[in-house]
Amino acid sequence: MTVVAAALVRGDGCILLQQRAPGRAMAGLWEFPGGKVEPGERPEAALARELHEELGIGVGEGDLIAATFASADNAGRHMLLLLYVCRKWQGTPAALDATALSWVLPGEMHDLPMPPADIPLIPILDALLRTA
Ligand code: 9L3
Ligand code: MG
Repeated sequence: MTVVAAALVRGDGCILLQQRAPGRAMAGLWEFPGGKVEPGERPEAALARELHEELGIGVGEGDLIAATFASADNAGRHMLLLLYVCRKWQGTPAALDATALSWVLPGEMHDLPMPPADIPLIPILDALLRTA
């Protein structure tokens, strides 16, 4: 399973995390917003679709400036998570799918419970934002 997710980076360096809703996989955990890539779908298109569905915002493919990956065992399934850094978007993120949204610095993410695949992305993202 391939999953795309976004690090939406605000001007002050804070990044948006969303809390997964109850009654679903990994309920209550704080994640980079995103979701599954559908068969035949390009990852960048999946990311734009997911961010529109979950947050009501628009991102263009030109806004997707970096990608990293992590793998995790998700209830027996192997998951590849592609993280895209987005610094520009249209609209204001709203919790259309999640329980809550929170803007946090990379150094604050360890205080929040996150899905196993998201955790290794934190130091990578932190290093990227420090040098960018
Ligand atoms: N997942 C983990 N970290 C993320 C995202 C967006 C998703 N940042 C995991 C949770 C689910 C699976 O990937 O097990 C599919 O995600 P979704 O389609 O339920 O959002
Ligand atoms: Mg999702």
